[in-house]
Amino acid sequence: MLYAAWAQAGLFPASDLLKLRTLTSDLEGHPTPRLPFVDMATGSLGQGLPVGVGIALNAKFVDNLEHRTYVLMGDGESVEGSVWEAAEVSRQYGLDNLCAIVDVNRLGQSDPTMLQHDMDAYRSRWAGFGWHAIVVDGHDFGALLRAFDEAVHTKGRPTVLLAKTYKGKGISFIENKPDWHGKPLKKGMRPRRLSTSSQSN
Ligand SMILES: Cc1ncc(C[n+]2csc(CCOP(=O)(O)OP(=O)(O)O)c2C)c(N)n1
Repeated sequence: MLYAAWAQAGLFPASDLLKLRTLTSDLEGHPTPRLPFVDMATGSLGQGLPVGVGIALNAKFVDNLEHRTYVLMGDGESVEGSVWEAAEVSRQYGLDNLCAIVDVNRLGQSDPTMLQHDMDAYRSRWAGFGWHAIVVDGHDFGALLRAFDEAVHTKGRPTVLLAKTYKGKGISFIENKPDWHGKPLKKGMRPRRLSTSSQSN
């Protein structure tokens, strides 16, 4: 999805997308600074939030920049200890210019996550670390936009959007199923689209 968005933004030809994860392609499974528009490699889970904290600290206390920093994480990823060290530092420095999003899709690489869709547990953990925690339906764009707006207006502490989602949403034989992590569809597979409201709450 990220590579497709970059292609759409004109950073490389869309035809390169078909070479994803092949030996001679720069489009590796995890984006790296081998691509000139990628500053940090965050494919090792748990690196994104610490990097985002550095960017937000610099903006707030060093270079006095107005921009906001957004960090998208997986729910499996959010188990990494580095995430919680970064969460604690964010609270300590009142990083209200930092907004994290956790894609709580219940599944990791090959197994369900420990908390699965226990959104109350996610909320209390992040709130316990001093963050403004908002639980939101991650498939509802209107709700997401309202939550991002709430984050902008939350002062003195960072905000996290805990987005409840279904992995592979909308594709009949993939939605909410393990075993599809990072796997391409085989030629000739014809996914049937599920109705959009099938599992969205
Ligand atoms: C430190 C580290 N350990 C293991 C992996 C291998 N790995 C890649 S993705 C993944 C599961 C990630 O699950 P989640 O964060 O929930 O992401 P999503 O379900 O959205 O793919 C794992 C274990 C990794 N990239 N980095």
